[in-house]
Amino acid sequence: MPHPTDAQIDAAYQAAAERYAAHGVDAAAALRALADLGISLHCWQGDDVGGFENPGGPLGGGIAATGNYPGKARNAEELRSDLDLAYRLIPGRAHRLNLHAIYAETGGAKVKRTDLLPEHFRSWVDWARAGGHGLDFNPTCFSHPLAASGMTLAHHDATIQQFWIDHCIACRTIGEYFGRELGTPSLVNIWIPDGYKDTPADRMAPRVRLRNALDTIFAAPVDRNHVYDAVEAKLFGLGSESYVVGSHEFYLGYAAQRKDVLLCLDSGHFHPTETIADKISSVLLYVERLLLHVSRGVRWDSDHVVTYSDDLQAIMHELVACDALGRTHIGLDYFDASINRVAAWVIGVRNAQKALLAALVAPRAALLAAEDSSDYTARLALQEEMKSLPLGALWDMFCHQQQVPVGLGWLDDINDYEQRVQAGRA
Ligand code: RNT
Ligand code: ZN
Repeated sequence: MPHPTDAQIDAAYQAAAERYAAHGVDAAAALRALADLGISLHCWQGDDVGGFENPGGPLGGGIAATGNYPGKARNAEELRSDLDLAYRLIPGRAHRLNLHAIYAETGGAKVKRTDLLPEHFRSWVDWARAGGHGLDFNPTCFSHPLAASGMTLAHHDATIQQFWIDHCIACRTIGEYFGRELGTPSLVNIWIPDGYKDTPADRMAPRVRLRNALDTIFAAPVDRNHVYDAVEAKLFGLGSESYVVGSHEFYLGYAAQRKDVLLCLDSGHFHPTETIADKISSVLLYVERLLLHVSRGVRWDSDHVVTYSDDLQAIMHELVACDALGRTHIGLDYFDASINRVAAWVIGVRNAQKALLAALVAPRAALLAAEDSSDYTARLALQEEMKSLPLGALWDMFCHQQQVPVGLGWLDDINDYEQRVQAGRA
């Protein structure tokens, strides 16, 4: 790829910054703010949500990674190596890693999910500390024989339900360990697949069981200075088309009635024309913190690589407009097995950051002035004008400042890595 010279990057940036300044926007301040915003990369993009517990085993829980692009990570070393490359190609040094319980390293021993311990994640912590990454965490309530019926925390069999309760409690202890060791709270997010393919006879009883299970999980003692608990809703999954126990209303109500539980909004978990952007200002009136799973729904799939879409821009715009960045944790959640998996991370994170930058350089004062004087003509004109201001020049300068490839330069690194490293993985 031909690279722009430093002088070209600088000249384009100066001209762009002047255009933004004419709208009362300080571009340099926006770049500084962006540098502090960390995004949590989801480890599961690296191996199609496989994990190390049962290599090659089927993916359960009504989610699916399609595609068979070669070179997927087969073990923790390979996954960490792939992640290291992704972080090198993404601007900013505040980025985190989001782990799932099935990424435990047990040294070949079969460890029940209820028996997982901090020591099974020691290598991840050492790696995270060396790279300056915070760690987030998720119980894995799928891809397991006891989840095969499609029910976990809402199971009517008390023994099976207890298994998943104990797994979630074990995971909170691991999250506490992450938070304490790394000096940054670990977000422990509970998502369960529970639901029915067809019309239930009783929609209430599973929800009562889920509420009770969550109450038990969150009553287990952990130091909340190190752990933030979150719960994630979904609209439907493969095999749970007619009913999902943990719906949006269920978890919104659950999180709203207790101060210590965050709501996770996954942008792929709603009706196709519904956006989470409009939910942010409402939810933040009733819950203290928000977790976002930034994703992209396409027809039946809720997990396509994040692109620079209108929806993504609207979400980031709302976070800035609501002054919510300090109360919102941004994670990504998608899995694409049809393209280079490291590139999938890089593309998604860079898009999320670019959308954040666009939001940070929106002319807030002018937009609010137009709105407050009921001048909706000027508001719309300004919103449209912003779409063609030279954001790309600011973005290039950000990448340059953060010493990562400018433009498409990162793709050369991916191609090189693919040939040198990933091609050798059978
Ligand atoms: C599934 C949820 C959940 C998962 C991960 C792997 O629909 O979005 O967040 O994607 O836990
Ligand atoms: Zn999600």
